[in-house]
Order: sequence, then structure tokens, then C-alpha cells
Amino acid sequence: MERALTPVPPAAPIIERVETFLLDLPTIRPHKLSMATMQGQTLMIVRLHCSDGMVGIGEGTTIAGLAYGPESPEGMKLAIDTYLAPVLVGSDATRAQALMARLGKLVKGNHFAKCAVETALLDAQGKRCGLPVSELLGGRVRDRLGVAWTLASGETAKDIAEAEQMLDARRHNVFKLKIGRKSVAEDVAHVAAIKRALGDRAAVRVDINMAWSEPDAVRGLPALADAGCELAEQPVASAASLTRLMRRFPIALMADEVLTGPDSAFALAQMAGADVFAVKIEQSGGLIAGQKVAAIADAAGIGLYGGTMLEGAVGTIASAHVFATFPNLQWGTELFGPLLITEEILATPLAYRDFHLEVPTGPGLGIALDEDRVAAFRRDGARVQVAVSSASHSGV
Ligand code: MUC
Ligand code: MG
Repeated sequence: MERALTPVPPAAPIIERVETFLLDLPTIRPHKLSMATMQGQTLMIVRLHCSDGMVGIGEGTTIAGLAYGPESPEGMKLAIDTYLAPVLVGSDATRAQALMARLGKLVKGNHFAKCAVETALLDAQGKRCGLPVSELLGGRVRDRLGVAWTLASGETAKDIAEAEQMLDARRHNVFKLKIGRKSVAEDVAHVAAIKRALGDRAAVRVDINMAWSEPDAVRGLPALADAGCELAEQPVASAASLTRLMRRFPIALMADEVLTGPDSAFALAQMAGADVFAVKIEQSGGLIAGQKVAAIADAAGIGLYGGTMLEGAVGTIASAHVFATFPNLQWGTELFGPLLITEEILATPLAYRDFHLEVPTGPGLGIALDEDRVAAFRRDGARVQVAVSSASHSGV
């Protein structure tokens, strides 16, 4: 009698090649934060090429080089090329969590670089399964996200004019003002003037990016509340100081820089150190870690806000898929990063309308890079172009 053949399971696709490059993009204006002024934005893009033909994309981006966080775009590229790629190449491309856990054992820290890799793994897996990343992450509870805009030109009149434009275009009606560079009195006057000009047509919030001492905050926060400001993000540097400021003034306090993943989120929740968590996928260490931060906030009765590292389109949409899965998102998001950049790098631009960003519905991230535009802004590509054009213009 013939024996039935045992079916051989199809081999899982593996990661064959890891590609990383930097894109240097201009911004619509200088963006002034308490610790630095951004004159442009650099995106670190990673592409994972898999044996089944799937290509996943991810992005690692930060603010003003090393001024905001511990990783630079150049450092993220180095960490991926040197330490993460050798582990990724040859691994099962379909097991994002298992692979990220392995990378976590072999490489400490490097949250931004790891987030870029996890984004690319989930993008490839979503394309493979025909599902948007938000569905891989448990399923979305909303299809569009409210988006705040940051006013950070450094000048009150310019900021008011910019806010009026955004209101007219129905693009944003929540404004986050970057303060902390000037004296507390000057900053409060700036916020009050903007809120007075916008009135009930817009919500006004501030981000101090840790610039205030605790005594500054004790003077500044009640004055901001009087001016009609509803929320203050990271006024002081430490979690302990933030905790001491809680519930003393009629203004909500949001944690940002102190939230570096689920561990710090848990510690802060235990201390009752914030009314709101700004969840950032890069700071959290990835998309799934961002969901864990949100779960901790929910369990502790802390409100949620979808934060940004001013990522370009890829990081912004990765964040959008994550925030679309949050059962609670009481304070909306600030996923406006691509709008701060003058150049489009996607084949189809993102849909910002009626004060919201629409979360793409296609498989994976649901976006595609415009390869010609990407080539034009590659830091290494530019060098090649210069060499080509100087060769072809030789003698001019
Ligand atoms: C931050 O500190 O939250 C987010 C919006 C913006 O303008 O800067 C970022 C960083
Ligand atoms: Mg912030």
C-alpha cells in the first residue's frame, strides 16, 4: 500500500536585504523649540527586502539632530547597518514580535532605530496578509484622527496669522505653542495674545520641552490657565517634579520626554505624575510598545494624546495606525509632521481634511514612496548627482 506523503510546510519568507538611507528635506519655516531651532528635517528610511518579494518600509526621525533625544538619524542608520541588520538578514520575516524580542536582547536602547525596523516588519507582513497595519495590531477603532498644529515661528503675530490660515483651510483648530525660550512672563503674554486672537474658535496648548524650573512652573502654570490655555506639555524635566505639580492648577499636565516606553509609563502612572500621556512610537521603542504605553494610561485613568517626533510620511502613518487602535484618544493627535516638510515623498499624498488625517486603508502602512522624489533628496544620492553633473558640465 502506498503511504500518504507528509505535506511539507512552505518555508517562511526570510529577510534577504536591509537597506537604509537618509533623506534631507526642507521645512516650510524654521521650527523653534525651547532647546533648538529646526532648519530642515532628516528622515532615516529603512527598507526590508524579503524573499517573497515583499518590501517593508520604516522611518526613524528625530528633532534637531541630538538636541531632543538620544538618537540621531545618522546614529540610527549606523545601529541598523552594523548591529540590527546582521540579525535581521536570514530571519523569518513574518514574526515581528519574536524578531523584535531577539533584537531587544542583543541591542540595548536604540528605541528610534528599533521602531523603524518594527514598522518595516509590520508593513511587509501587512502587505503579505492583505491587511492594514492597524488591523495586524488588533483592529482600528477609528478611521481618522484629529490633528493639532504647532505654532513655533517664534513671533506672536506670525503665529496668529498661521493659525488663521489653518482655521480658514479647516486643517487645524487645536494649536500647540512652543514656549520656554523666553522669560515666563514673555511666554505667558505670547500665549495669552494668541488665545485672545483665536477665542473659542480654537484650543490652545503649550509645550515647554522641559525648559522650566519647578518655581518657573509654579508661576507660569496658573498664568497659562488664566490665559485660556488648556494643557501644558512637559513643563519641567523630571517625573518627580511633574508629579509635584499635579492638580495644583486648573490646567492639564502632559508627559512627553519622560515617557520612554512601558517601564517609564508604569512608573509615572504609579506616581500619578501626569493627566495625559503623549504617546510617541519612536520614544516608546516601537508600535507595539506604544500600544502598551496606552494600555498603562487607560488602566491608570490617564488621558491619551498621539504625539509626533515630527516624522515624515512613513513614521506619521505608522503612528496613525497605532493611534487608530487606541480605545481612548481623549486629546487627539499632532500627526502633522509631513505638513511641516515642503516636499512630497509619497506617490499619493496623505489626506488631511476637516481637521483630521485619514488613516490609509490599503495593506501594510497603505502608502508608497515616490522613488524619483526619494532619489532627489537622498543624502548619498545627492553626492552621486553632484559627481554626475560636474562630470557632464566639465569645462563649463
Ligand atoms: C515635542 O516635543 O512634542 C511635537 C510637535 C512639535 O512641534 O514638536 C514635537 C516635539
Ligand atoms: Mg513635547
